[in-house]
Amino acid sequence: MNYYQPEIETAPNDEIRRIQNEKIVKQVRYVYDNVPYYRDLMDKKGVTPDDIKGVDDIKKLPFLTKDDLREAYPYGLLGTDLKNCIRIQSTSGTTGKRVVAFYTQKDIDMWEECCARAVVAAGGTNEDVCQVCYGYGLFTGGAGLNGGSQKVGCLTLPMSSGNTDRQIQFMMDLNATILCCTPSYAAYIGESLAERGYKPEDNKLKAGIFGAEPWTEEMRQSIEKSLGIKAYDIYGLTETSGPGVAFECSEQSGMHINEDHFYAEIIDPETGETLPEGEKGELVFTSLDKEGFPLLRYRTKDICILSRKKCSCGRTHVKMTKPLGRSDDMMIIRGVNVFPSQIETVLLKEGYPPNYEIVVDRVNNSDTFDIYVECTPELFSDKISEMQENEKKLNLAMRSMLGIGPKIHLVPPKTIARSEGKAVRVIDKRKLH
Ligand code: DLL
Repeated sequence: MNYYQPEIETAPNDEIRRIQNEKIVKQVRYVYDNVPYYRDLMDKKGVTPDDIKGVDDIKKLPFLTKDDLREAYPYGLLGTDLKNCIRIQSTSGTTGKRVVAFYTQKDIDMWEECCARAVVAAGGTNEDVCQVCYGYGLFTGGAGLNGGSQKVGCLTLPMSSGNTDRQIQFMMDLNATILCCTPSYAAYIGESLAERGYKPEDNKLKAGIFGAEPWTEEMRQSIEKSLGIKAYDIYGLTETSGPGVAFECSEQSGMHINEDHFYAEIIDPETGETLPEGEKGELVFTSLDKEGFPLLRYRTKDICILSRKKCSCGRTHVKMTKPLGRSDDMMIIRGVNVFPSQIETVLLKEGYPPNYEIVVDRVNNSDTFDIYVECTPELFSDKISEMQENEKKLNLAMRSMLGIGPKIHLVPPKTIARSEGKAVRVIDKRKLH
C-alpha cells in the first residue's frame, strides 16, 4: 500500500485530534490578530481566541460565507502582508461572486502535498506520466494537480483543457498513465478515442483523478470502461486552496479529507447547528494552517455525509461522500460555477426583462446550457437576422460574465410562464445525485 506521507495519512484518530487541537489554537489567534474582518465577527459574537482550546470549541466561532468573501473582496480576508504572498487563484464568475484566494509559499507547498497524496492514492509514482487537462490559469484545477504530480515525481504534461486532438496525440505518443480532468471531459476523451478507432487497451492509462463537478457512479463505470482505467474522485474548492481537500483511495467509497490541514464539520444548513458525524448536512471547513487566506468555518454549501468507518486502504482520515447536492442555487456547468443571479445581471444590463429560463442537460456526457430569454415588444423583431445578431451579442456578454457561453434563444414577449410563487428559473435535467 502506498502513501505520500504515510505517517500522517495513517495516524491514529487521537493523534490527528491532537494535531488539530494544537493547530486550531494557534490558527484562531493568528486570524484574530491578522484579519480585522474576522476579528470583528468574533468580537460581535463575544468570542476571543482564549475561548478556543481545541477543535471542540470551533462551534463557538462565527461562520464565513460567500457573502463575506464578496464583502471583503479583494483583500479583506487576507491573513498576511501581500509581500509574503506569491500567487492568487480564483473561481470563475462575476466580480461580485468571484473568490480571490491568496497563497504564501507555505500554502502552495501544503496544497501541492495534499494533491500529491491524491496522486499516490491513485497509484502514482515517479514512473508515471501524468496528463493534467484541468484548466490552468486562475482556476485551481491545473495548478493543484500539476503541483501534486510533480511532487510525486511523475513526468507531468501540463496540457490544460481543450484541444482534444492534441490531448489524444500526447496521451498516445507520450504514454500517459494518469489522466487528471473533469469527469465530463474524461468521458468526452473516451468517446473521442473510440471515434478515432482506439480501443480502451490501446492507451497506457491506468488511473484518472476526476473532480470539480458532480458525477455519478454510473458515470464512473462508463469512464472506467471507455478508458480502461480506475477512476478516482477528488474534491476541493478555491476558498480552502483548490483540489485535494479530499481524495479517493483504492476503496473508491468516499473521499478522505486531509484532516491535518482542514477541519470538517457538518451543519444543518437552516439552523447552523453542528450535526453529529454520520448525518447529512452542509460541509463547513476550517483551514488549520493556512497563511494567505486562512478561512475559519467556511460554509461550502455542499451537502454531504462524513464517515469514520475503517477504510481498507489503511488511511485513517475521515471520509466524505460525494457532494449530494448544494444548499444554494449554484450550478456547475462544464466545470464552471454558475449562479442564476449572474445571468440575471447580464440580462438587465443588456436591456432584457428578467423573464428567462435556464435549461441544463447532459448529452453524451457533456453539459448543454440553454437560456430562453423573453424579449420586450421593442426588442422583438420578425427579422431572423436581427434576432440572431442579438442572440450572438447576448451570448458574448454571458460568456464574458460566466466564462462559458450558453445557447441563447430569444423568445417573443409573454411566452415564458409566470409563476405565482418563487420563480423556477432553472431546469436541470442532469441526473447527478
Ligand atoms: O472545483 C477545485 C477542484 C479542481 C476540485 C479540480 C477538484 C478538481 P471551485 O471552482 O472553487 O474549485 O469549485 C468548488 O466545486 O464547492 C463543489 O460544489 C464542486 N466540486 C468540487 N469537486 C467536486 C467533486 C474546484 N469531486 C465547488 N464532486 C465545490 C462534486 C465538486 N462537486
